[in-house]
Amino acid sequence: MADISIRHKNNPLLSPKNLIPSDPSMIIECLLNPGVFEFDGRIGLLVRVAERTAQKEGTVSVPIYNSKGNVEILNFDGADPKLDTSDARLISYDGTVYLTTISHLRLLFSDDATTFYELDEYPPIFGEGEYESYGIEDCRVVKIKDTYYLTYTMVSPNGVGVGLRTTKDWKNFEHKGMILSPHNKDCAIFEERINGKFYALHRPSSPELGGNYIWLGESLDGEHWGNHKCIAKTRKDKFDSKRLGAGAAPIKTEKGWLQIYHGATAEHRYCLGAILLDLKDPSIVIARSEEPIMEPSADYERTGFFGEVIFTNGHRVSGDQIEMYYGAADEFVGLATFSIKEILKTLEQ
Ligand code: MAN
Repeated sequence: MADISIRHKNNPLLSPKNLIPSDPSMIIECLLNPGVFEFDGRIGLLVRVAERTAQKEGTVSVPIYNSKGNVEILNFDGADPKLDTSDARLISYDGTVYLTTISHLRLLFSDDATTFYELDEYPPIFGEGEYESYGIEDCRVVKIKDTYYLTYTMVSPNGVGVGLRTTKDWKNFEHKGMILSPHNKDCAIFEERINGKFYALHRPSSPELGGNYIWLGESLDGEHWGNHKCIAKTRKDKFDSKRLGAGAAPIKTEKGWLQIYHGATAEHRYCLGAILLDLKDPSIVIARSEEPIMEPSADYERTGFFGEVIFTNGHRVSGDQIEMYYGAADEFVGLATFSIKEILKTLEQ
């Protein structure tokens, strides 16, 4: 097996029962896909909390935010032939798709990297407005100078796009709106500028011609993006045969920018791989994993809300070590460590 990660012995570190729902009428189904940062001497996780409403016998209920930002419940007759509930993540009714859960982001802090607590002065972050009416998901956090950039998935009936909010203190946020229009997600901004420009990896989808590929964009101000280039595509019969998307910000190494990304098959099995990008021109791909560097194998990765999934969008780096937090089976949060040298070694082969 090619898996070179070391899973923490206390995994999963977080599961839905660890937090209190945002409202008594809601149930937390999943805690997943945290962004990671350091603030005020603590480790911070911006974890995605996916909630649904209690289900009544014979009825399928899904939550949405209405135009005032309050949760509204839509009820469907479970026996209606127009209803399709075959995917745990969504339902389709008469051709219209709804998510079974609605996600917000919760700030958790830690002093030891493995036990987490909430602080009253840092409230949850919710979707707002018509482009976030189905919630916000999978936030990457990057600190550039004294500002944290939060790039996350905005979900609404208008489509799935990338939103940006910035903050310096985690209490006041500037809303920059949708920076990459639908269909786009998995946006990770590089932690430093290259030749004076910001760079970001992102994942537009072009279903008829093209696919779910990783692209690189550049920007002068970190808000307006252009000169997009496709840098990594799906590969037939490999772990990333159906779709791939960036994880957290690329890590600067002597050999190049190291990016840990997720790759999935048509059967929705999500593994992690690595890509090495040129330090001076990150549109040049130096190497890419032939085999996953981590794949679902633990029980909490293989079974859960949506099994066979490992998905990451947050890590901390210290020396040679990457402490990577990840969503397991779309329900739990785990911690795994990697040696940068070892990942680079797999890319030389
Ligand atoms: C998508 C993402 C993630 C999720 C995976 C697996 O790629 O939106 O939120 O973890 O699917 O279900």
